[in-house]
Amino acid sequence: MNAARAENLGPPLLGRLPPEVRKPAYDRAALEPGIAHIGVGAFHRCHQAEYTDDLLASHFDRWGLVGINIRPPMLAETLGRQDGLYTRLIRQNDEVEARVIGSIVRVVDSQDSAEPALEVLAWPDIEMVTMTVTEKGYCHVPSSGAVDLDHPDIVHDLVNPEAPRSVPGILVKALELRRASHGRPVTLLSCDNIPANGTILRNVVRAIAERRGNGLADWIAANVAFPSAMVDRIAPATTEADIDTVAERFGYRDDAVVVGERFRQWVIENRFAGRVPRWDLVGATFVDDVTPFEHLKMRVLNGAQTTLCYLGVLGGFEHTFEAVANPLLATFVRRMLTEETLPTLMPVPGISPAAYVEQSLARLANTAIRHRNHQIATDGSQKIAQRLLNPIRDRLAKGESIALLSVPVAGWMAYLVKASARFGRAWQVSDPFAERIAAIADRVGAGSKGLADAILAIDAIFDPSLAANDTLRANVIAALDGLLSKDPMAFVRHVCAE
Ligand code: CS2
Repeated sequence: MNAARAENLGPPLLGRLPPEVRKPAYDRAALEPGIAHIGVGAFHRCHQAEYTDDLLASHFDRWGLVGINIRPPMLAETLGRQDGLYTRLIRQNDEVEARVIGSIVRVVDSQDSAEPALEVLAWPDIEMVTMTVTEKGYCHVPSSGAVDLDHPDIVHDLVNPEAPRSVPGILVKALELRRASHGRPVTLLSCDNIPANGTILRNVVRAIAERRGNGLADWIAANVAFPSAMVDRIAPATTEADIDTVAERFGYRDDAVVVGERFRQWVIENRFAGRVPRWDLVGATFVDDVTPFEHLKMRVLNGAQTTLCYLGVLGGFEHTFEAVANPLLATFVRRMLTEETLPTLMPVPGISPAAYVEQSLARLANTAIRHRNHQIATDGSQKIAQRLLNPIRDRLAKGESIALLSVPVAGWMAYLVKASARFGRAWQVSDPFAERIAAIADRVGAGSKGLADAILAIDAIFDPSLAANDTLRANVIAALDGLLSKDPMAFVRHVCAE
């Protein structure tokens, strides 16, 4: 079936879906908005919205989700036209499993003005606000976690608190409205891959609220919870090919389809305000401390993805599964994780770290998940601290080798440097520090030492005490030299042979 001619997914089609497509097993008309989610991308639709759908199917409890986008894309034309319904495909090598998710009851586009988002966030019945706004959405300084007061959106929001643009600015305004109109408590639950994400969120919100000087910060301290959470499922950006797959296999058109792997995990700090959807009844885990889970996931799974994406692009591989199928890259990543990353982890209840490494590499080898290396490489400046630099710091503190972990750090540098005019704009990149690093590449003379030193001097990315470490500098310079040479894979082979 041609996707362009097929009938669109929506409530009228639910009764006529092929039997192998699982449908919402509850009365959608009886749902009531109780959760708001900011950032309705592929990951949210593959993760939190699915857990909520599971909860509705097994315990109901009326939790409807309101999906809000404050950045592109618009939701009205895709999810909105389908009444919030969409297909979640699980793809695991040759297996395909389809399910229509029904937990999103309403979508709100708030890209042009914060007003529609603020209205929803201030509703008294919304007592859970989840968000996937990407690492840079928190407007914090990656190396310190503090709010970035020079961030253009934060500068704007401090002067225009009634018309905020940043995520923290919008949340603070929404909390101000809640305090003034009904005072109901609320949980703000970050679902992004930043370390101690609840603490970072609380800090940026508090920093802005304190500047209001009207007692708002105290009200927030008493009525708002900011649990940290670890979230996991690989769910790349949807492509036209995914839309065609639904049409060909199941006979309908779905403009909001998402594709993910079978594995999923959600570990949430047990610290809430107001009512809480019991996601722990459907596979999520509520714990006192998320830190060990978060380190494991970000350093192993995400660390492997980040390593494979930079070395993969440099080596000419388009997707993660192709990079990890290369024996040399697989050997390098396995050795890096086993020899250098694992010893930095805390014990994680119920999980064997060595088995977790193998499971992660197997997940990345899933040939049906076409995760582009350039997608993972996006915003690397916001990702390398939690994935690479924190384990490096832990090892340096104990005098341990960082020869392997330094390679992807240099890989990230090489990736950005090669996008500069000086290196012939090898590819297009997307990173808040891309221009600054391209300018360094254009300015600094030939030689990896000058380049590495100038990039290590960006203190928003590299904590100055780490950047000044001689071992780190020597390792990164050597690796950058090797990765910028004609044959980056020969350098990886050389490292593996040592
Ligand atoms: C990826 C993540 O793009 C990226 O940064 O590393 O989106 C990753 O796929 C998820 O964290 C998996 O849970």
